[in-house]
Amino acid sequence: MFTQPPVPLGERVEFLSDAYLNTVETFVGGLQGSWPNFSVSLRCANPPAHISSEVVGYTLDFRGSGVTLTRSATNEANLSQDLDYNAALWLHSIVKNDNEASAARREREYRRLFGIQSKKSDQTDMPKPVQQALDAIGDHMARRTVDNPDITHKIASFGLQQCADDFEETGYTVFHDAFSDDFADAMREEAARNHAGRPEGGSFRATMLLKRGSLWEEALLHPWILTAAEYLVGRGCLLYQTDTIVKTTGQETHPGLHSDYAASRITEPFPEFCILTVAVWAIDDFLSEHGPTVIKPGSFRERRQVPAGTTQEGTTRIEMPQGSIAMWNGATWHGSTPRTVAGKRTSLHNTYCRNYIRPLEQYQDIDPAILSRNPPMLSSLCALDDAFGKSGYEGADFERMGYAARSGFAQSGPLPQWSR
Ligand SMILES: O=C(O)CCC(=O)C(=O)O
Ligand SMILES: [Fe+2]
Repeated sequence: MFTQPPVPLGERVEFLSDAYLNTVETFVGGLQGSWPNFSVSLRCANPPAHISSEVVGYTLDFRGSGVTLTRSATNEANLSQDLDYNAALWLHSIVKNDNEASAARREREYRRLFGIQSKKSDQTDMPKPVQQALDAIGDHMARRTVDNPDITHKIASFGLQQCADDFEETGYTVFHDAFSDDFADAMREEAARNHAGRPEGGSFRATMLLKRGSLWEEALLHPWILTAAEYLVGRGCLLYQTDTIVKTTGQETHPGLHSDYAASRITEPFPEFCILTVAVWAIDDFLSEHGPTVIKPGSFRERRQVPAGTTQEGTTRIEMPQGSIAMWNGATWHGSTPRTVAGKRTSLHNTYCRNYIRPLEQYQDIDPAILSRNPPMLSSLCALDDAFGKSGYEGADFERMGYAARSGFAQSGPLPQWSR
């Protein structure tokens, strides 16, 4: 049996669409309370064209026992925020309920990524009942809000065009300054726990991370990486594997060269387009002496497994400091080099695939609490939102077929029709 997402698929909405604002309106209409007069306003620049050609936003007025929604932003509110649409979407995708520490870290990481200063006055001036109501509205909406389906728009607004060009040209890219030292420290610590007590000669990997704690959910939902994954392997892509590698001195984890399509899995000839991609997080430095990955630029065009006996000649070392993420088209030939200095190199490897590929790891029975503390993007990555493997005796899962079609999971060009 697969886990049912906490919110019916039909209730999912796109950020700041009419359907989104209708949902907020209905929710605030049902809120019970007594509020001091206070208003909050959000204005978002640069929405995708299918949402609006103008700046979008809304204002919530708390007054006495009622809350009203106005479908435009104002500078007159007690608290007003101006944000880029995609940045605001991610900040509004954070579920806080039962998830405080993780939510706080997500917020810090997203603000850092999008260069948004945290306003001290946000917290201090807000009357407590208003804050509580806003948190409730926030969680209600975060569990319902899908990602922006306009991939071109996301690439432009996140400044990722060079990365997309790299994928076309060499098959790999490096995202610099993609996560904080604090986040790296937390992951290193937790990875060490997962790797502890391995028998001598045991694997250098710890896998199935989504079943090992909420830290790994946070990493999986990285705005740049999900955008790049969607660029390479399509909307509605799946999590194929999530694992950490801890490499010690002298250890050679990947001798020679391989493609991540692997001789055991994806049949030759490989398709012209990418079907699987890996994002490798440098939780520690990946400099020359730390045993960095080596890659053969452009080798994805061979569209086959690495022939036996191929050496690392002609490869490039992916050297990157802690906080960077390397990502490649999985058909690209790569390998690694031994660490030559004392210490350990910890890395996180998140692999995403097209939604009709069978992932190595299985998350269809994931703990419902995990879905409940995340936006719908996580449910899609766990293969819960598509119709595969869910037919009954009277046909396919038509709710999921409809959802996938509406979400554009099978489309590459025109945008899906969410909000119309
Ligand atoms: O750890 C490395 O440097 C390479 C890992 C690798 O080949 C992979 O994650 O696919
Ligand atoms: Fe690999």
